[in-house]
Amino acid sequence: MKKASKPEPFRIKMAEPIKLISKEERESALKRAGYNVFALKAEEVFIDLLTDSGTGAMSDNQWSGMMLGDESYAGSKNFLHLTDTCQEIFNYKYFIPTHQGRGAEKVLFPALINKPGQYVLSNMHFDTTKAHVELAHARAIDCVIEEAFDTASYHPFKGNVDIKKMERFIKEKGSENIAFIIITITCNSAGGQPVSMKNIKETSHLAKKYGIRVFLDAARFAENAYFIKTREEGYNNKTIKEIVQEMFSYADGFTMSAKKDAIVNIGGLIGIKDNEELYHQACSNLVPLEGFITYGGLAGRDMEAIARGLKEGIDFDYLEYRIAQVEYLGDILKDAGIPIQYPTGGHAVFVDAKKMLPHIPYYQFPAQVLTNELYLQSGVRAVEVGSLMLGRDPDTGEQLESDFEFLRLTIPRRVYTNNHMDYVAQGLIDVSKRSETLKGLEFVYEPKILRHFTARLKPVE
Ligand code: P61
Repeated sequence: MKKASKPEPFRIKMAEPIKLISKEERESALKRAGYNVFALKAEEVFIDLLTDSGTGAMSDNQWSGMMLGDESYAGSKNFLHLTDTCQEIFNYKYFIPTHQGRGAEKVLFPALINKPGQYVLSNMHFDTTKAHVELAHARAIDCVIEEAFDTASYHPFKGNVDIKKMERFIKEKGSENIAFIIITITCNSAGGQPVSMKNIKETSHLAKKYGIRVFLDAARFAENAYFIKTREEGYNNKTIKEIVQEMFSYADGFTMSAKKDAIVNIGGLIGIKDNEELYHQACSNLVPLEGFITYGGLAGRDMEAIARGLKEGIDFDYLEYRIAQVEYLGDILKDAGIPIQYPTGGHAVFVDAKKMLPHIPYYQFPAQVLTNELYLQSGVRAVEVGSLMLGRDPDTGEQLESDFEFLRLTIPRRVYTNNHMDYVAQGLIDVSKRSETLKGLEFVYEPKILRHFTARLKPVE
């Protein structure tokens, strides 16, 4: 097994026991769950790599902050601390808290989409982002670079926007039909892959040329900044905060799930650089949906945890440990011949199920098959990021074929050790030995929107 590079820059002072239930119990749990790991009870899972969202371990500093401040409906101390912290880190004028990332999307997107049928352009939309674009009667178009689709080959910034492709699309449809551009940093759907500073800048220039606004889907902004520091020429001597400020300077605003890089269990944010009118529009949308503008669906204590978490999330030593742990797991799998999106992303190892299970077509959801088998093998819960998550064409109702069929092993922040990573890797290596015996899945129940959360499936006869 590989050796971990550096020790964790923290000590663990609280432990939560976890237990591996028996193979028979796992089999009956998965059957009861309709072959959908979202319906498993957490107690039925040994190592939970479904998501890095809201699953991180908050620090003593965050927990103690939650005891301070106040729970005032309007103008709480914690809200003011949060907005001061955001101003210091992102250098924008306006910040609005929301209950989580999708709350920010739901509030901001309708303020940016002014007629049905408009397009929203991105490197790649994540599923909730796409859903909110479609709920606002626009269409989500992905323009990530071609290199992202070749999972085996190295590219330092596989999350980059394909500028030429995006410009072609703008010219073809007319800039008045583009509602806005949103750059996902890091690009979750392409494998947690970073976007370079150069590319963010070029996208911003392109947008200015056509009078289009640019936003960042900034859930993993700090991990993106770490990759810029360590991979992009000219940034090695800059601090993470300096890099973050430059990244955000090229955008007009952002939506953020604070449940990732701000290491909190709940929370989200909208940031608006300086557009007062947009800020007021977003505030009017916020009040009926999320709550008053100084809490946006959060308790005062949650806002304090975000303020503190944002600072911890941009600490270089923490980020170095974080990214190294994900890479550690990726390297073990790659060395064992498991196909992964390479290089490993910031928050997860994305296993290429299309390559592992070539006999299972996209409409029988190969990555979901693999997710289920990994659970049966070792009690590890991963998540599918592929055709099951993608869903159907909103116009024709046809099942879309995802560019990727990923099994995502998502690593919560500061939660598991590299011994856990070794165990996870071994489980998948064992499954790979019988991959050709695995069978596809079909629907028993299929909801219309974000179906993967609650769908029920069964193995194809
Ligand atoms: C995740 F199984 N991500 O990756 P919210 N933008 C981006 C995200 O990654 C993201 C959101 C906006 C999750 C949670 C999740 O089908 C699923 O705070 C780049 O979760 O509302 C969330 O932020 C939304 C897991 C979301 C899923 C949807 O695990």
